[in-house]
Amino acid sequence: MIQIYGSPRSSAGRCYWLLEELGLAYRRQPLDMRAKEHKSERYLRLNPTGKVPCLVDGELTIWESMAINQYLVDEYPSPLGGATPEERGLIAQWSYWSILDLQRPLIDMFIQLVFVPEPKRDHGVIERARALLPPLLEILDRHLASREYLVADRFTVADLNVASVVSICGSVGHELTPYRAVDAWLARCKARPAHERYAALDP
Ligand SMILES: N[C@@H](CCC(=O)N[C@@H](CS)C(=O)NCC(=O)O)C(=O)O
Repeated sequence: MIQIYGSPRSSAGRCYWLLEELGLAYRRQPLDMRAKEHKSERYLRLNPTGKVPCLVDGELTIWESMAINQYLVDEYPSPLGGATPEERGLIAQWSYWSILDLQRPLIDMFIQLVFVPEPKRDHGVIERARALLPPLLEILDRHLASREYLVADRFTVADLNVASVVSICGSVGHELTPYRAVDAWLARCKARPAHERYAALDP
């Protein structure tokens, strides 16, 4: 059975969401991050970066959340994967863009606002990161203004991956209502039963 390391409230979240979408059986492997188990020799043998998520499926051990999701849609075919090289290319395009361009400022803000206590908070980091968001969200908004989903007129792993990143806006208080197409699309993605099952998982 598939085993997954990492809390559903971490970067592993998008992998849990996809596992639920695909209806796959999986077992959560406990990892006490407060006790630094993710830096233990045992875990570093699975994932040398000492981060989560990490997924084990039979002989395969794989880390990096977007790579895990790519593996899952390749190994367990469903309408969520790309049906043609063109679709697969566009799924990769949006997924890479979201994690490389959009997630970075959001994580910088998240770390400051959630992990750094107010007196030590670096407001310069927060404001610089916040200033990067509008042009990125506008790219997404323009694309979604004329379609319901990012690629191929159906919900794919591209929507799931990008929605998992855009969702961080809610945790850092970055309002999405000015981006009407993004806001409506995110609500559509989050209304999926698999997202509801994932969101209900214990942290
Ligand atoms: N690019 C990685 C990021 C993984 C990542 O940063 N995970 C965080 C939790 S959200 C982590 O394990 N942090 C622990 C650490 O850096 O020591 C992915 O998407 O899988």
